[in-house]
Amino acid sequence: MRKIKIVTDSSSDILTVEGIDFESAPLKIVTTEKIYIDDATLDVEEMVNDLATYKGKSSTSCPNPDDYIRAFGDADEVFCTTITGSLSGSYNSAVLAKNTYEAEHEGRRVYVLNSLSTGPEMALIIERMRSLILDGRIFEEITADIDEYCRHTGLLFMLESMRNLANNGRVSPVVAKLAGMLGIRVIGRASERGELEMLSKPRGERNALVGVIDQLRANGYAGGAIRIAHCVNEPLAKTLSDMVAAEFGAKDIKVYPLRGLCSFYAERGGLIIGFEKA
Ligand code: X90
Repeated sequence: MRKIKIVTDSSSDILTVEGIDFESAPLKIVTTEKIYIDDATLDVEEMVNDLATYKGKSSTSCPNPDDYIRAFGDADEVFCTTITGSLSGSYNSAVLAKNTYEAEHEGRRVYVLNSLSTGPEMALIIERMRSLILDGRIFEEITADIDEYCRHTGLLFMLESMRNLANNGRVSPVVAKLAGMLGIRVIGRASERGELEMLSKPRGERNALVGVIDQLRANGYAGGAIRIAHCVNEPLAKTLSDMVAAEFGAKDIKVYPLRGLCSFYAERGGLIIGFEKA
């Protein structure tokens, strides 16, 4: 029997994959006081609370190639997806790890997908990998399917602050300036190049939720699978979930908390939404 494994980084917010050997390489959130390792033991709410009152510098760091090699373990076939390579070195690390792993173990194969996205869009990709593996599909079928599938998924976000994104140079200077304004809410998406793209600045929570529904439609959502992840704001995520069900007749909706890396950048109250396009 060939040993198969799904590997990702912790920006996917996924801790386990039912029925599949799975590993998530943690990113780290670093302040002058503490290093938060984004693994299953991290208390995300505590971290978000700490950060809300923390005034100093903070940053993040991605897994290195050795972390990925450890995560690959002794699998014959690895299906791996990472956070967008345009904003993080995680994809690069995974590719370097793949090259070493394949060179050192003849016959073993690693597929690495740059998700050009994060969180809930990666979650959909991982769910798809899982079902293809459980269907008994061969390596080439799975990679071809995933290459195609990820062209028909998207990511939207609704944030109440972009302070950490701006402070860490993850948004353009123009956007960072906008983020400097207090109390601004933004709706945006993962662009085709895997960067943050601003779409609107709604006023008030209700307008923001309606804005997300409008953007889902404008970005090709028509009632398929959708994943809504929140940073310590389950009520808001559930309200959006109800609106998506009513508006699109969606049946396959999941609501869950973001883990550490996405929580650091999305900040309290932020929502990130991964969806299938029609
Ligand atoms: O390598 C590292 O240190 C990680 C850097 C990650 C930077 C961006 C994370 C964004 C997370 C914000 C909303 C969704 C944006 C999607 C853009 C493709 C969450």
